[in-house]
Amino acid sequence: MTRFIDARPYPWPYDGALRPDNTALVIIDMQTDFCGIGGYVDKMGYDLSLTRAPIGPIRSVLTLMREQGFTIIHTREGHRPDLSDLPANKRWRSRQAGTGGIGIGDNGPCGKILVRGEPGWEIIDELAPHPGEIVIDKPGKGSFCATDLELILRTRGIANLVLTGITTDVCVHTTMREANDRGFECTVLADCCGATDKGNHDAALNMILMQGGVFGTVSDSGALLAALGR
Ligand code: C5J
Repeated sequence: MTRFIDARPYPWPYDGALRPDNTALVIIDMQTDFCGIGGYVDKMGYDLSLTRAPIGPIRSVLTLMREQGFTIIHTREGHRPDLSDLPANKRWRSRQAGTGGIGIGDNGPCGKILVRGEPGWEIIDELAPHPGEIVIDKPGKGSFCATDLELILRTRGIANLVLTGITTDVCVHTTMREANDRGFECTVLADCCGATDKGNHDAALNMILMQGGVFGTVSDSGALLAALGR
C-alpha cells in the first residue's frame, strides 16, 4: 500500500512509502532561548510571535504521530557548560546581535544563553519530550554535525523525515540540507516552522521548491494529519 502527503512540488514521500517504521518526526530547537520570554531570540529583540506560531501545529502533529508509533526526535542547540564546543566566532557574533553585548554563554534572564542545563536551553513545556523519545544535543545549526543522529536513523531504518521547529531559515534548513545530502527523503511542514523574519521563512520554503524539490518538499500540518487519517 502506498500513502502520500499532499505537498509541493510533489506528493511526499516520492515513493509513497510513508509508514511509522520508516518515518521520523523531527522537532528542531523548540527551546525557551528561541521562543520564550527572556530567551536569546527575545533578548535580540525579534518578534516572539513568529517563533511561537508553530507551537500549536507541532502539538497536533506530535500527538498523532506519537499515537501511531512514529519515531519522535527532538533537538536542542546548546553548548557544554565549559564552552569548550563554542567556536570563538559564534560567540563573538552573538554578542553583536543587538543584545547589549550579551551573547551565547553569557548570563541572561533565563540563565546562560544556549548552555546545556540552563533554563533557557530547555525545550518548552508544551512540547516536552516523553520518556523514551530521542533527544539530540547539537552544538551547531544542523542536527547531523557533531551528533549521533545519522547513526540512530540508520539503525532504526528511517528513510523519511518530517521536519518541524525553529528557525525555518537556519536550523531547520541546515538540517534539511544535511539530511538530503545523506539520502533521507524530507518534507518541511510550513505552519510547524517559524523564523525571526517572515520574509526569510517564506524564502526558505520557496528555495525547497526549486529544481523539482531540490531538498525535498513543503507541506503543512493539515495535509499530514489528513494523510495519517485524522
Ligand atoms: C539559530 C536555530 N537561529 N535554532 N538557531 O541560531 O535556528
